[in-house]
Amino acid sequence: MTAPLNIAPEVAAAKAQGRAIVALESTIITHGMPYPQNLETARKVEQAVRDAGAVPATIALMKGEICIGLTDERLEALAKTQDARKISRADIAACLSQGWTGATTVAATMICAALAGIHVFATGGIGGVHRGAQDTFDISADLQELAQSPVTVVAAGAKAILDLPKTLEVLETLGVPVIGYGRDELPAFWSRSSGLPAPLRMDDAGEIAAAHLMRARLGLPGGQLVANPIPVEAEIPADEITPIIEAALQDAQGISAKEVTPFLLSRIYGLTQGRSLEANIALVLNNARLAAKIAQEITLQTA
Ligand code: PSU
Repeated sequence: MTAPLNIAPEVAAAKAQGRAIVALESTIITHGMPYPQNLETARKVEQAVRDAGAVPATIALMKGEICIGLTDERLEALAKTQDARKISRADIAACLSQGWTGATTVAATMICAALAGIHVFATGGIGGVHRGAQDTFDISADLQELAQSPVTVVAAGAKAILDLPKTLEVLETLGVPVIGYGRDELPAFWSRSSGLPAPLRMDDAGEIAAAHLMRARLGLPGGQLVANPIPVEAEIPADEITPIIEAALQDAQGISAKEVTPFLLSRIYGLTQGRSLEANIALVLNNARLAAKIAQEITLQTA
């Protein structure tokens, strides 16, 4: 028996024609942004992938199936669902066997993309090591997944609510290539600067595609993290966002596990009067465009 994949017609056609496909996640829709901006953004991100010459495949779990690509009706239904579960590696099988509606995190989207033979995935920011992890042990399953599933993930770094130096350390321990795109410094989600050097730097999509394919030839498991800085005009500089993150973290006392990231994102949205959401939307679109280029390069280099 194989995985219960439900491949949307547009994605199936792209596969048959050997066209580039970019996977997109759904937790950002259900738990990362408020309605209706979540739906508008999901549609815009899909369009950005199409405009850049690839085919989008938004991934979610519905009625016991892994949907690889959502119809607009399904996208809208998901964006309005209040009780979608946030699904990662630990609960993906239970979600499918129980028939729950599940939004896929970076980790779960990577698993599904790999099952569907999709090499590249665009998101906003990955999860990582939470601040205070020395007491809570709260480390996102996204990191471990990057070490296991062969998908190149394009993100604006890890979310700045996290402990970025520790996140970088764990990625290094897990053997995950972290590639700064066009810069020597890692971005920090809403800001272009983190103060941390990028372990690797690449300046064009073709190089990133070649490194992805080389990992496969070497038989190395896992993917790559491409850290793509938010566009200059959309960034919230680090000195402006830092005190806001600190305030949100103070308010998050008592919140734990899967609730932490959605709570902090929505608190920061409130504290910035919506500016953090505008930045988040801009960086996701930017990541979608780069992911489309990398996916096309992979297609070209394997033709
Ligand atoms: N990128 C965003 N917003 C989000 C996410 C990514 O711009 O909400 C989601 C992703 O699904 C990621 C999750 O996997 O946040 C991280 O959650 P946690 O820290 O609980 O692992």
